[in-house]
Amino acid sequence: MRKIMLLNGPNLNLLGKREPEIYGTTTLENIECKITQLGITHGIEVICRQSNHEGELIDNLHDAFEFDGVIFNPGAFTHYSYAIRDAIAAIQAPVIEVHISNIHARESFRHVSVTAPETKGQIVGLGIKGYELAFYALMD
Ligand code: CA2
Repeated sequence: MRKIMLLNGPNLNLLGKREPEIYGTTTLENIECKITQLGITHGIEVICRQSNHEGELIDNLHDAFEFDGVIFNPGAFTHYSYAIRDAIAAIQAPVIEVHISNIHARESFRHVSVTAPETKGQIVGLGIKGYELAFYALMD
């Protein structure tokens, strides 16, 4: 069976609980459930992880050698973590970067992703639908 990792970074555990005007009302648990269900439908095992810590996210990316792909929202680390960028570059599994909000329509510090150049692709601003689209992209 194929296996993918759904990995979420800092503060995404607060989804649906704070700032609904930016991030909506869906919780991280809802997203994890949705992608796990898609996995069941399509015969793909989905392992869900979230961390607020840079090093833990890097450890999770290192585990990705066991996976066929990673759906990754690095949160604010997107904009400045060269360590996470290097971890993405070091693994074989394709990584799809997802952002719920349109980072290009927000503060200027969010316009840059230092991680995206090492990913297979990036989905931005489509809300939580972005996670589903990333799933289908990896499936293909
Ligand atoms: O749009 C995205 O998915 C982001 O990765 C979300 C990050 C942000 O730093 C990036 O620039 C864009 C922040 C996630 C914070 O999530 C919260 C959810 C609810 C309440 C507070 C924060």
